Amino acid sequence: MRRSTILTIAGISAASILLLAACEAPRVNLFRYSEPGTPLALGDEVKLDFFTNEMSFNTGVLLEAGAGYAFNIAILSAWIDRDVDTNETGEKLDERGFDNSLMPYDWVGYLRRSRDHNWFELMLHQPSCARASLIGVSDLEFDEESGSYGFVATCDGNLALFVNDSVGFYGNNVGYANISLTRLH
Ligand SMILES: [Ca+2]
Repeated sequence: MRRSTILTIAGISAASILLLAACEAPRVNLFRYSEPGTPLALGDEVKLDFFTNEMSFNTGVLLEAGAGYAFNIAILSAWIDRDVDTNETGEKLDERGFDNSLMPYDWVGYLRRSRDHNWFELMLHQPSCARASLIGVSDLEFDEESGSYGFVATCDGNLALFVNDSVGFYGNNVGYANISLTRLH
């Protein structure tokens, strides 16, 4: 390939990357791994990139005790737990996860971090009051009209997310979602 052709291709690639970056929706940048996080003002919205292989994703958002929040989730690449990519009714895996009946043995269910929730169910908690704040999306109110889940913060502290899985088995998780979190009141 001639040098000028290579340079042209490189130029087009660089331009495409710049164009893609310019088209990206604006996002609020948060210091995800520092404490404490950034609080949300009334009506504020943040967009979060969530990967199912993260054992405890610190959103960097500081929730305030008693305040109400809502979030929408858009699954942008298929969620798969090792080889499970559909739930017990044959639907593609989503934030509601899948029933333990899909596991080869019943006792395997005892190995998930929350036995009260589905495998791969999206879980929310605040590490500063971890036990009291732990909830799964199946515990939340779902507003059909807006397609959003609502919850009230248990304490002052950052919001962390994870899918319900066994500790040490996050490496075989696949999937990504975009989560928009808003403060309601
Ligand atoms: Ca897994």
